[in-house]
Parts: sequence; structure tokens; C-alpha cells
Amino acid sequence: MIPTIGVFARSPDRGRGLARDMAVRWALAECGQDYRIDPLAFADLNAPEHKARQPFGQIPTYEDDGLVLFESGAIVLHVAQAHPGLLPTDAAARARAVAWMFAAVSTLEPVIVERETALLLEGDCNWTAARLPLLDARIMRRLDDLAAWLGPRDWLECDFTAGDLMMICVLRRLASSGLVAAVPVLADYVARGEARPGFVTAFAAQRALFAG
Ligand code: GTB
Repeated sequence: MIPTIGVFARSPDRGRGLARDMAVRWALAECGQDYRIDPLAFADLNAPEHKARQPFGQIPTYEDDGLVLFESGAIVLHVAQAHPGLLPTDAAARARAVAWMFAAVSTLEPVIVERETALLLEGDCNWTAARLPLLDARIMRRLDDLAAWLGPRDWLECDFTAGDLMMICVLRRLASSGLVAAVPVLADYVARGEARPGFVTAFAAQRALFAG
């Protein structure tokens, strides 16, 4: 079966690969798995048909052989369990890789999304300018700890895993902030991920939606 993923028909990032379907596309590309896309307009997201797939009216979704999944991390985990290449076979190493997936979405991503929300939805509020340095400091604390862990390694554990894939997708959302660029170990880490053939393929596929 070829899975179908639900994606934005026109992502607000205009093809920069910042929406969360990018992680799913990248995981599938790393595994050499073809997929179809179901491009959704914003107006489609809250339709009952879509909410039956994604209870919160969001993308990405994933459908394959009767299985309907939501949550990008859960989808990537499912793909990584179904194909070789994104999770180690050793049980302990596999558990470490999964821990990094959770770290990406539950320790790094929330502070990053809080900054995005402040800029996008509260940009006009008179407290935002004062709050931004606090949000940046919270993010930098996480980035410094992550960089200290990474040190001279290429990846979070021995080999590239779904943990790196999720972490790099989360870090990419800071591209316009300059915060990752300020931590060379992390800037290099993100660049290593972006240079992987799987990333290049996935990035081109999501960008193609903006070709017309
Ligand atoms: N926890 C869920 C997951 O990981 O799957 C979160 C899914 C989610 O936030 N989806 C967003 C969505 O559908 C798109 S990715 N939003 C519509 C809605 O909630 O109504 C978030 C996103 C969107 C756009 C950019 N961008 O343009 O830069 C970046 C990230």
C-alpha cells in the first residue's frame, strides 16, 4: 500500500518546509517509501470528514491500509517502526532514539512555539516586545543544553535516527530567529540533516506545491 498524508494545499511558509508534514515526508523519504498527498485548504481542516482523521483539525494526517493516524511524532514513529533505517534494532538504543523524539516535541518545541505564537498572534500587544527576550532566553537555555550534549558528534546518539529527524525539524522552525545560527554546533547539526538525500527529496516534494 502507498500511504496518503494530509498536508496544507498552500502552507503559510510558502515552501520552506516548516509545517509538520515535513517530518513525515522526510521519514518516508529516508525509508524509500512513496506516498500520496491529500492537499487541504484551511477551510477543509474543520470539516467533519477531516476531523474524523485529525480530531483537532490540523495537518499532518496519515492513512495506510485502514490505519488512520495523526500527530507528526506518532506518524514518524509508526513509519520508523515499519521500515528499517530510522530506529536501531538494539532495544536500548531504540528506546534512546524514541526519547529524543519526545525531547524534540515536548522539551524543545513548546518553547519555540510559544515564541512563534507571541510574534504571530500577539505581535500587536504592548507586552510582546518586553516578553520576547524572556522567550528567547528560555529557548537559548534548551539550545545550549542540546549543543552541550551534541558536542563533537554528528547525531544525538551513534547513528542518525528518527530522534534526529524530529529534532532537526523542530530546530528548523527557528530559522528566521537567528537563535540556532548563534549556536554553531546546532547550526552545523541542522545543516547535516538538511544535506541528507531523504531531506532533500522531501523538501523538494513539499516545495513543488508552490511551483504553480
Ligand atoms: N502536535 C501536532 C502534530 O505534531 O502533528 C500539531 C499539528 C499542527 O500544529 N499542525 C498545524 C496546523 O494544522 C500545521 S504545522 N495548523 C492549522 C490549525 O491548527 O488550524 C504548524 C506550522 C504551520 C505553519 C508554519 N509556517 O508557515 O511557518 C509552521 C508550522
